[in-house]
Amino acid sequence: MVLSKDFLWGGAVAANQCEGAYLEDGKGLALVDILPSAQEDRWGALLDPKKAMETTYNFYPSHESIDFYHTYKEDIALLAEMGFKTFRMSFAWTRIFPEGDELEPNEAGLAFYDKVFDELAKYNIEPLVTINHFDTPLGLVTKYGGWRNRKLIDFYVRYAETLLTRYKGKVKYWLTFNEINMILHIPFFGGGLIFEEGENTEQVKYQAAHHQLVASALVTKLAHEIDPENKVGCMLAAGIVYYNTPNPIDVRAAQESNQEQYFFVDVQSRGYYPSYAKRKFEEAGFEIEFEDGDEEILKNTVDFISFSYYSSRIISGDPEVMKQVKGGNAFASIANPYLEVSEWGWAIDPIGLRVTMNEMYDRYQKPLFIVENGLGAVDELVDGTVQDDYRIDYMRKHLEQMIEAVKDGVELWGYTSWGCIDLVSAGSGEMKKRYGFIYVDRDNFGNGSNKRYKKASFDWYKKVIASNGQEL
Ligand code: P53
Repeated sequence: MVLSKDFLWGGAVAANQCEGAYLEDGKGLALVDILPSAQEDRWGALLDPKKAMETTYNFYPSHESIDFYHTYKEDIALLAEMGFKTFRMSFAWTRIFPEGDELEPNEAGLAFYDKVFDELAKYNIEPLVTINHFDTPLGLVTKYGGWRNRKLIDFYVRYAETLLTRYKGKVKYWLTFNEINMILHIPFFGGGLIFEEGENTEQVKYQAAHHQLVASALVTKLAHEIDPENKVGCMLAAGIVYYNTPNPIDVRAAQESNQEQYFFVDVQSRGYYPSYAKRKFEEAGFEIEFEDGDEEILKNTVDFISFSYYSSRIISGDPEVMKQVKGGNAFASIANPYLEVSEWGWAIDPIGLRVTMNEMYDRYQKPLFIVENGLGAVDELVDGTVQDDYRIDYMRKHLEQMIEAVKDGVELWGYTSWGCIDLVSAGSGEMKKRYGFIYVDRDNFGNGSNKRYKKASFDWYKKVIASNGQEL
């Protein structure tokens, strides 16, 4: 058997995309709660959050989502039926600290996650938790300017310490920030950043990233102190960047683009800033402000490296060629003529997963964990099920390549597919972009019965898990 018998098979969700109950039991508003759905230009709102703050929209997908807050028992039972070994979920920061800057946590919020962990424990499902998944409290954005402000470190550490203490013994696998590199691409999502006219956005983004890196290292240290059994991981939106042609200017552009992503893991895994980053900041004419002690703090490195993988990308060193690149996605890319794309234009590249895994393992020599992968597609519910062969095909090909990487020698702890139960899309705010093995009857406008239905992929994944990846 290629995969170890303890391999952690499962699926992943995020609080703001599935829980709903956005003001229940004392929860405060998170930055995602002011973002509209696709129909009302979510993407525009993400890129221009000032406008989003001032606009009243008709519909906010995170407010009700799929109501996991109330359906968690039924949903976890379905995941258990598939044989899940692990469930990746995130805490809604604003359930615990509604504004973000309170001194005491909200007990009702903490109690909810106790109930979820107890439910998971019934089925021997190991929780894998993300402390912050795109849902910084809105209070911290409006009062402090989000992660550009160093004070956020203290608020985050207080929040994380509350979780680490409360769930000691119940949770062992922790991720500090979801897709930490997303702060460069969607700064509002990643860091609650809103820019002022004329300011150096690169500088603000990297300074905010520094605050997150320091916060992540502090929490890594704390997690190990509170319970030496804890395993802490970083989380990267990964996906190798290919060069467009063998022209060395393209090769160099791809290298730089890959370094831009790896920068975060370089710090979190090695414990210091890489030299290429120092040069980059210097040439861009700014410095990252370090406080005394930051260098020491950063030496608290992670135990494993987790990442999402949906796609590879292509870049060119020729500005003329780059002009053809279409936007509308966090990761713009030149089209790859060898690959098919999803209905949302994301290139489907299973071999790219093997390449990415080898690259990352070579670079860090630490265990990897694939915590997101999957196909967002339009599903049609017919006779109480969805014949989602396209999803099975996508996943089978990716799992084959994942296993090849393990054969190459990559140490891999687990695989959690994204959106194992249908939920609201982060980027587009749609329900229509579905990833799950379980169909949820709810549409882009929040209409529908909210009932759950098993798709064809449900039985398929159950077999995959039961055979530990031998039957794909
Ligand atoms: P959606 C962009 C590019 C890569 C990953 O994305 C991304 C994003 C943000 O859209 O986010 C991760 O829902 C993220 C999840 C998200 C998932 O990818 O836009 O961690 O929250 O749902 C898929 O299709």
